[in-house]
Amino acid sequence: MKYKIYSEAVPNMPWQDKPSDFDAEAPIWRYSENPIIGRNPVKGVARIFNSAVIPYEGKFIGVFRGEQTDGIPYIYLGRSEDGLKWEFDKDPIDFKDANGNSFMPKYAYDPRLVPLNGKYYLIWCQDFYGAAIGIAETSDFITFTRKENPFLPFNRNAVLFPHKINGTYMMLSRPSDSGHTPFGDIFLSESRDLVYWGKHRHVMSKGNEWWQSLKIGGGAAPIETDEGWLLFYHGVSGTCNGYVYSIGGAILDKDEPSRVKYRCSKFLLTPETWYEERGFVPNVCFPCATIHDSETGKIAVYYGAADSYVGVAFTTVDEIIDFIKDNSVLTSDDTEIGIR
Ligand code: BMA
Repeated sequence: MKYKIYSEAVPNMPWQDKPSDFDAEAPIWRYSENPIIGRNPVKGVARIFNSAVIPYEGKFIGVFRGEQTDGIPYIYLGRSEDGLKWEFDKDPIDFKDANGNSFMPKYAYDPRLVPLNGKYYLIWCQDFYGAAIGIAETSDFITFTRKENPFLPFNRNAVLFPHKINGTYMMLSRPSDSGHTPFGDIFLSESRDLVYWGKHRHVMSKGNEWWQSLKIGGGAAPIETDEGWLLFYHGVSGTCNGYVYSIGGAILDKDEPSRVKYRCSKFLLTPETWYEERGFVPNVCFPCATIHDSETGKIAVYYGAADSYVGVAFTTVDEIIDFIKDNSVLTSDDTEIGIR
């Protein structure tokens, strides 16, 4: 391997080799059995999409956005032997407050899941008198304890880094409005205790390229590599027929992740297949997680498709970093430390 991933080995990670007739420009290929989760996956849940998974005890576990048949999204726990076939709990996760009392958000969507300090953190979007970020921790995937909401409304797409950097926890987020937000850049915030967040920095702006010209938002938890933090994010274009969500790639500085080192001017994945182009919200590829193996450099990207399904796409650390570097275009907003 040319580049190194700093994380655990996942020898049983989901994988499929690049098809011999693969001809897209970006080196990332869809799983041939996509979508991996179809309609009505759980009684009372019409669709599962925009969801996050991790390796867990030799298998896989995940937090899934379940769009209930009453129209309210909640987070459902799912388990899998192979990372591709999933079984879900029949009820949403029952969040508690610090005293063990039930503390359910009014709604919860687009969860991310990050192992950190021997615990697991769920971060999602919820109502806090408007769209804002919720966060909870668990040690065992049985009890889920919510922590103080990290940011004021309005905010979405929060992504926690998997370890402290220079002694502080770091979280990406995307300040927004409470609707379908026709703007948005990625910011970075620091915390010493996962309760008080501050020292905010701008990371990267929406791009000049059409596919990310309206807004961008963090996607999967950043992967630590020897080139920096590899970030799969979403970029949105506003067309005459609505928004189009593509997957983009960037590499953030290892010690100062508000500085972007490389940012791919080309999308990595854009809606092209039926399950990405057609669904509840057409033309959406929305990445929320990766599974990656430090031994082989294999990466599986999990993404929501058309707000209706979950898809998986594969790449390798060598191919994707080289592609991002070879096609990198940076603006001064990207490279500066991000304070004004
Ligand atoms: C965003 C979020 C995502 C969704 C996307 C496309 O604003 O609500 O959950 O996938 O819109 O509808």
